[in-house]
Amino acid sequence: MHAQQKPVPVILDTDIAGDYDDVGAMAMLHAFADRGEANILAVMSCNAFESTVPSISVLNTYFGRPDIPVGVTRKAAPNKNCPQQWAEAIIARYPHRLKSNAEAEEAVSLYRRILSQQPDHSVTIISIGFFTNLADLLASPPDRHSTLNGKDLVRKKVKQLVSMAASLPDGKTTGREYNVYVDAPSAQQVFAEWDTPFLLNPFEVGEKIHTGIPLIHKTSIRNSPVKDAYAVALAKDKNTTGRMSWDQTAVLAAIKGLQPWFTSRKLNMRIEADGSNTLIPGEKFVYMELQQPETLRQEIETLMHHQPKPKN
Ligand SMILES: [Ca+2]
Repeated sequence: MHAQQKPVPVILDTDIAGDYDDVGAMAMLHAFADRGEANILAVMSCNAFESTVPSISVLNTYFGRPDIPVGVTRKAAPNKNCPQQWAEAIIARYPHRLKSNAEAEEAVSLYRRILSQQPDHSVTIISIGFFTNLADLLASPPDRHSTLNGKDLVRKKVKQLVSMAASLPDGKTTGREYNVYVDAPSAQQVFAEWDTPFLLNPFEVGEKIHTGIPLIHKTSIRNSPVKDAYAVALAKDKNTTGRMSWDQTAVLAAIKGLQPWFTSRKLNMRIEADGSNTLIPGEKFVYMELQQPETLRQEIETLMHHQPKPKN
């Protein structure tokens, strides 16, 4: 494989175990890391389900990176269990270094440590969950890792935030999307105060890209927690067409850029108290739009089939 670019230094912020497109997104990120196109600095969970950190650890271990730092919010989970129980299935079957959320670091402290050690304006943050950790990071005071407050640390170290969030269905000027409304106060703060380039991958992009069916029928892939998670969850959902790919489209855009799969436009948004998003004047955000759904679906499916590099 020939890397055509320097690896993108990435922190992934996920609500994994709530849904399973996050599993596909993590598989893609490890595929990019194996191709020399991404450097995974840390994985954060904005979700406090007891299965989140062990699930992250299963995937990092499977892909040969068991020691990637993992952070988790210490706030209470909105509910407790993985709806399709794929997380419990892969935790029971596959090795993982972190056995519980308590064994992971507190997310904001880990963000501050990692960011403070990186070159200025270098880190891409990919947010594929809600904004709990990122709002807490913005609000954080100076600490032993950095003399900067959270806002200044983000402004200094982050190159771009790529976020699966928001929705403007059918050309409307308002929408309401899960990653925003689950923790609306945090989303309000991040949309208003985040001060780096900010790419929004909205609901209506990933909604149209269905993946996972070819993966679960690929007989040459065995003993894969990615395949198992999709097999368990798609069966539980009685889904025969594939899961929507909200989180994978964010990872692809963050590492490879928008072309040829997406177009974009600039816009500005306010988050309301109920978690809905409203267009307002301005050009703060780059808002992704779908350009080539079929080539995009194939690209994501191929990356989700990626298996760990053989050990030397
Ligand atoms: Ca997610």
